[in-house]
Amino acid sequence: MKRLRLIITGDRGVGKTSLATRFCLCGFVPDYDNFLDETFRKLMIIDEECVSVEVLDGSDYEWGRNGPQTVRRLYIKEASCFFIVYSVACRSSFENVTAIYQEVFMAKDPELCPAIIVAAKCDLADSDHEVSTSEGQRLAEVLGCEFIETSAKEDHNVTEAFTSVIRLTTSRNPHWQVVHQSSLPHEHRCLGRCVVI
Ligand SMILES: Nc1nc2c(ncn2[C@@H]2O[C@H](COP(=O)(O)OP(=O)(O)O)[C@@H](O)[C@H]2O)c(=O)[nH]1
Ligand SMILES: [Mg+2]
Repeated sequence: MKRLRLIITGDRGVGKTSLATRFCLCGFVPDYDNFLDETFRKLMIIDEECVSVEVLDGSDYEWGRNGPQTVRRLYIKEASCFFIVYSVACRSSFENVTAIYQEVFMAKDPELCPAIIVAAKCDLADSDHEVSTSEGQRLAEVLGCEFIETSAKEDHNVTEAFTSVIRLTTSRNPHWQVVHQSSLPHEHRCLGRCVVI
């Protein structure tokens, strides 16, 4: 079985946890208490193959920004693929996408470990949008990533986003045998407790 680990990055409040819970738990929890890191697992059948996906939803790592980077680096090292999420209703989260991309791909080869740009909360009224679809598409083109607009609330394009990044990952690693055994401490991976590194 193919196993891979997807890390969901993006600013706080953009909808990372909601994407993970929509995909892995098949629901939308408007006020999910995501103070801690969560790791979700889901088995999928993609192109007649069984894939085990570990979805890591880091609580509040200030991706792409200054601040303690030790845990972020560890997560990046362990990842098979990434979502870089921004909210269509939050310009600053869009403006941080490039910095997140640079942080991630300082340590990773995008050919082997792809990222896709995920525009979240596209159900919101046009009057709430601070980022247009074409701006998202253009940025994704510049970064050489795929782009998808989603709504975890309305279950729009969520499975498609996950399926897409998983397909990209497995297709770029044709001899996939990974069992990326995590070097993250068990407590950290599963329970989100503090870890002294
Ligand atoms: N309208 C709308 N709100 C959303 C959507 N996804 C998340 N939210 C809301 O945005 C807020 C932050 O979501 P959350 O998933 O916790 O963001 P995170 O901090 O990136 O994990 C919460 O109040 C969610 O209910 C969405 O697709 N549409
Ligand atoms: Mg969260």
